[in-house]
This record gives sequence, C-alpha cells and structure tokens, in this order.
Amino acid sequence: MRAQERGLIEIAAINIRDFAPGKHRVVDDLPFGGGEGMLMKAEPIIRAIESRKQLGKISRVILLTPQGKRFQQEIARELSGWEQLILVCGRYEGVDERVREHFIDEEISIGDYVLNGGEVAALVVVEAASRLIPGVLGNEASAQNDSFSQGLLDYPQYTRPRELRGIPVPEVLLSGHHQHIELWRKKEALRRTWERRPEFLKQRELGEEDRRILEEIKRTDR
Ligand code: 4FV
Repeated sequence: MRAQERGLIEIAAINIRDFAPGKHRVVDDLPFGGGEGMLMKAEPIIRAIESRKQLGKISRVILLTPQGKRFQQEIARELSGWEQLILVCGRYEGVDERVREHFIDEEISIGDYVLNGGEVAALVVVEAASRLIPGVLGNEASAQNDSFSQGLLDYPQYTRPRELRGIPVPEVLLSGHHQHIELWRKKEALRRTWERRPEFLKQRELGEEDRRILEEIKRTDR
C-alpha cells in the first residue's frame, strides 16, 4: 500500500472477462477430447495480456500454475528486477495450452497443491518480489538478511521479556559480546538448516568455519 502511494510499485487487477466477446462474455469452454470441468479460452487471456503490453514497459508474462517451476527467493529476486510483471491467474481446470506455448514467458507454482484460482498465488509472487524493490521495505537491510538470501534458515530470535513463564532467553544473547552472539547465530542457523532443510547445505558453498561448526553440531547431536 505505502509502496504504491510512493509510486514505487503499481498494481492493476485486470478482469479477463472484459476481453471476452459477445454479450455473454464467455471465458471458459469444454475441453476437446472430453474430461472433467471447464477450461479457460485462449483469446480473452491473449487480449488481456496484449492490453498491458501496450503500455510499452519491459515485461515478463507469468502463468501461475501447479505445472510451473517452484517459486523461491531467487526467483522473487529475479522478478523484482523487471519493469512490469503480467501475472496470468487461471481458473477452472486451467488454460488452453496454446496460451502457455505462445504467450507465456514463465510458468510458476507456489506449491504442490491445487487452488481454485491463480489469484492467491499471484499475491504471493507480488509480495515476495515487491519487497525486494529498493525503498519498498522500511529498512533495506532486512531484505538483504532475509531467510534463504544467505542460503540458510533463520536463527532463533527472542525479544522481551527476558523470562517468559520461567523460560529464559539464551544467555549469550544478553552478553553484549557481538562475536559470541554472531557465532551462536551462525551455529543455530546451520543447525536448523541441517535439521530441517539439509538440501540447502548441499547447494551452499560452506566455508572452513561453517564446516567446522557443522561437524561439531553433527558430533554433539549424535
Ligand atoms: C497454483 C499453484 C494453482 C490450478 C487450477 C488454478 C490452480 C486453477 N497456481 N501455484 N499451486 N492454480 O493451484 O500456482 O486454474
């Protein structure tokens, strides 16, 4: 909202039905070859895309679909660099294949589950990409130090009160000793990543210190 007011981003919701011919403005039809449900017709979608391309911005046309590549932080970073994202949100069983083949640059899935429509998936992409545009977030730093941007899961964080129903905050965080705090945070981020998303550690170039800390975690956790 604030980013829109400050002109950093502009969001327009386009109704595909506004590009459907005839008084009934039909946007869906039966699939050739039979089968369950209805399919979105190509022409109204194509006209809607072309209506936004006419604005002359360097645009990327994206279809939100379970068949797309899995959305992740790196893709959000890439998309945040485009002048215009045209996010096509399907309904029913999906869209005519000729739209994908000839009018879509990239297919993205937000996860292996089926939604009623692509709109919610588009909102996820808008949120994740727009917050990486300089000036959109209050403090830039937080986007830089995001989860995943370092290739690790976040370390545990605490705030007041120091003692919550008898549960203390790790002493090191109250020590004011920045090196010790940094080391503890690195260790906990490596531990959490190793426990929950070990595949991230394979993708990440581990420095000498990371490897030493990880060996220690594996030893102590064994
Ligand atoms: C979806 C997803 C998704 C499939 C049929 C819309 C629905 C309906 N989009 N990631 N998962 N889309 O389930 O992006 O047309």
